[in-house]
Amino acid sequence: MMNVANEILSGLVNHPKSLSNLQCLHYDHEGSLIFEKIVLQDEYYVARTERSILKSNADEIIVKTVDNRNKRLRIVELGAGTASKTSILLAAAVKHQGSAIDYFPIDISSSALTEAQSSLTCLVPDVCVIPQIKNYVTDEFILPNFDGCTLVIYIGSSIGNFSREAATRILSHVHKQLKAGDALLLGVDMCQDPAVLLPAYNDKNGVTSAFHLNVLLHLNREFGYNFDLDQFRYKVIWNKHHSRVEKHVESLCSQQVKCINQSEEHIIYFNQGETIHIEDSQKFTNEQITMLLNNAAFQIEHIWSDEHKWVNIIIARVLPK
Ligand code: AVI
Repeated sequence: MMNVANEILSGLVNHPKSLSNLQCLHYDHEGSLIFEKIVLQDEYYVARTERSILKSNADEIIVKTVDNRNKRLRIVELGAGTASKTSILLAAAVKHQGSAIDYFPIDISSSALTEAQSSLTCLVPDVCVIPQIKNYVTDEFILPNFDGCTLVIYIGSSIGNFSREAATRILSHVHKQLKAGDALLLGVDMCQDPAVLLPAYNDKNGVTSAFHLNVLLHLNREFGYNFDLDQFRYKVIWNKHHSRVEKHVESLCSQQVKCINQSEEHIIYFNQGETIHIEDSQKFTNEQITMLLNNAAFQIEHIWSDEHKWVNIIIARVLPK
């Protein structure tokens, strides 16, 4: 298996250049801080819409998850970040259960998990937070035995940042660690007008641009590259055929970028206008999302949406194995 440094190098020497399968490059400390600002931008409807669906339906989501099975509930969250939206569901779960609830947030960022833990202690004191610092894409999470219903939360449409194969792998991975009757709560951004989509990924304050250019800074800081940010710009494209927003950084001139990795030097050549494909945000149809979940052996039970049908929150159940 290639290590990350080699994957980066091979993504940059390939044509077309692409790092879009390396999501982890976005979420170093600086990237995580910038992302917290993205979700506050007026144009980024995804987080705002999802939060309002959760607020309006939290009680029903919890009731439907437990499904009158009269069972105790525990909650796991993939890519939990600071868990700001999840507190809504945790409060509903504590109320429904009438007692404390275990919450296992999983995230690659230890600082985000520390913040999640301290804010939840104030917001929902009856939650016992058991964090795991892990890359949920590559690592299995470990849960103690539990004679109740486990709900895995995967919201924010993060599934849209992965290729279909990687998304299926992530969901199958989750399925493997659950038992029949457990559930997945998936938040997905649906296919819609590019006039709404494109500004969401190109806000007027330049925060999304900074988020993607930070990937180059991350490569400079951690992987021995010498990208000059004045010579690159952020570019966003709606790829109708693949139903995804593509994020690129474009070279403003013909140039060379050096990488010194374990005392070996590599040169990356850029033509003027050449881009690095840096991230995808897949937008789904109902059929695509049904197929994705079915391929990972989940069955959709209920869907909540907003008035525009921009974002769907889905409960999918693990069928008897
Ligand atoms: C985390 N993920 C769902 C975000 C998205 O909408 O694709 C990441 C993001 N990239 C730029 N803006 C937001």
